[in-house]
Amino acid sequence: MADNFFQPATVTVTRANGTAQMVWNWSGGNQHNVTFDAGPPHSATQISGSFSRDFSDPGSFTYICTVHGRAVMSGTVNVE
Ligand SMILES: [Cu+2]
Repeated sequence: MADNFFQPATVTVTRANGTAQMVWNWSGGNQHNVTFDAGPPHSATQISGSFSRDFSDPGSFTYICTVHGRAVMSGTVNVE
C-alpha cells in the first residue's frame, strides 16, 4: 500500500495445502492499516513495515484502511 491506496486493490490467491498467505507492505509516509470487514486479525496502524494474514477458507474478504476510509482505501482478497 502507499498514500493512499492499496495496490493491487483486488488480489486472487489459491490455497496450497489448505492455506494462502497474503502480505501487505507499507510504503509512503502516511499511517495506514488493514482492517477486515469479517473481523480480525487486523494489522496495526503503522507507517512502515508489513502485515501478513493466512486464509484457510475460500471466499471474498474485503478490507479497508480505517484511517482513510472505505471510499479512499479498500481492497479485496479472493481466496480460492
Ligand atoms: Cu490509509
